[in-house]
Amino acid sequence: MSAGTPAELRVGDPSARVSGAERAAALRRLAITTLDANWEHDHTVPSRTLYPHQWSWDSAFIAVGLAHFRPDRAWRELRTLLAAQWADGRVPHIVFNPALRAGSYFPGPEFWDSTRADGAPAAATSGIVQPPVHAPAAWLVHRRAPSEVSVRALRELYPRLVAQQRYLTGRRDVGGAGLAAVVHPWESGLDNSPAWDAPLAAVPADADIMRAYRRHDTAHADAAHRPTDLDYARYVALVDAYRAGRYRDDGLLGRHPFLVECPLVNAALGLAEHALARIATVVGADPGPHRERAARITEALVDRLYDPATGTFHPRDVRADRLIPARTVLGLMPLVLPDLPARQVQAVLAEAGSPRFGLAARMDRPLPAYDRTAPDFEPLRYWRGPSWLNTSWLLWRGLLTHHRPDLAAGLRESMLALVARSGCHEYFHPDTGAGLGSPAFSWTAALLLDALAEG
Ligand code: 9WN
Repeated sequence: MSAGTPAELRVGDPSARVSGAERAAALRRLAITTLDANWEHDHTVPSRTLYPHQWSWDSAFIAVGLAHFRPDRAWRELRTLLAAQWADGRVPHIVFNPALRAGSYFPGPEFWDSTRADGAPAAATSGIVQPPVHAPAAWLVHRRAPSEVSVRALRELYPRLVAQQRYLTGRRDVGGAGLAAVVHPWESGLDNSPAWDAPLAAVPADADIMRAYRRHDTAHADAAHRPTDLDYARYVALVDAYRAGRYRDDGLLGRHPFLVECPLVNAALGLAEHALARIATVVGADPGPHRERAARITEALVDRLYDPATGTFHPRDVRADRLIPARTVLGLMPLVLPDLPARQVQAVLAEAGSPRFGLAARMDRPLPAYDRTAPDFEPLRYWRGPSWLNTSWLLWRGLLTHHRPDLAAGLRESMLALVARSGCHEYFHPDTGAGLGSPAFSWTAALLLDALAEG
């Protein structure tokens, strides 16, 4: 049994016989216990061991879960994160907790050296971003329990969420077509996805440079599940390059070795404009410009990242100006967009339902992060095969948006079954459902709560 799971859930014990209602109640208790244990004065850590600071997109998912039992904390979570926003509108992917000892995470604050960059906040942060799922999260938190408090929170967060969009569609529109480019695989949130292999291979790096650093992840997780030293050397080289330009974005095309338009980041960008249009109506702002921007982003996403030959979405390597052929779960993420054209909706459903991803009204295995039929599918290494609750949850929300309750129910059940079997793990074996990575992972708990509530 996993640590912290209520005895009556009998997680991992196939002989356990519990009713659906008992299982739901036990799962809810487990999720709340996990989130309570990871609460840290004004934010939630993704994991006490592996990720002890505040992470950007984790906080958005976490807020969605907190809304189900502690809406006050949900707003606090988002406020704390957005208080660390840079003057240019970027929301950093990590906000460091100054109370933690040096070396509690690599790369830490001294490596990012953010406070020397123009427009950085007083708090030490990283200099890169993550998918902008915060406006959709804020909307869901409000919708869960609208109140004077939630309207006040939306009013306060709205200008910051708008600035986040302006940053991504402005300074980060390196390709010039209205989409945001990421400068590092960490910005996609799916750090180690095979989607990044080709553009990353072009980043000069030597695995030996990792001798100069102490990796924190491999001290807390099985090295065979984590990126290799060569991957890390490239991650470090990319931060070095971006930091050397003080995290400025002008002229990136001429000088930065990794520039990619990611389907997940840009689907989140479009969804955020839809959410901002709704938020605008609550806070007395004009929703019109948000609707127009949302339409432009969806159009650009289809134009630039959809491949009619494969019938799915792919990241675009902006430097090489070509689509990256790997079929990953990133390709399914545009389904979150309510205005995705019918043709692409059908294509994504076909891709998701193919043996590559196995979406069905009754799923026999969880949704993997990568094409199961690919020769380099790795069931244990993170983002290269295992199943994650956040990408499943995004797809589940997309299925509800596009009126596929049958498939949404199948996916929801597979998410619940994973946690019932293994606890709130960071990710799961895509065949057996065994828990992998951190055992008490916040977004797993948070998104589970959300899925439970909609059953
Ligand atoms: C780097 C915190 C983060 C998630 C990412 C996930 C992992 C960090 C790491 O953990 O990334 O940001 O050290 O590997 O890939 O999606 O936000 O949970």
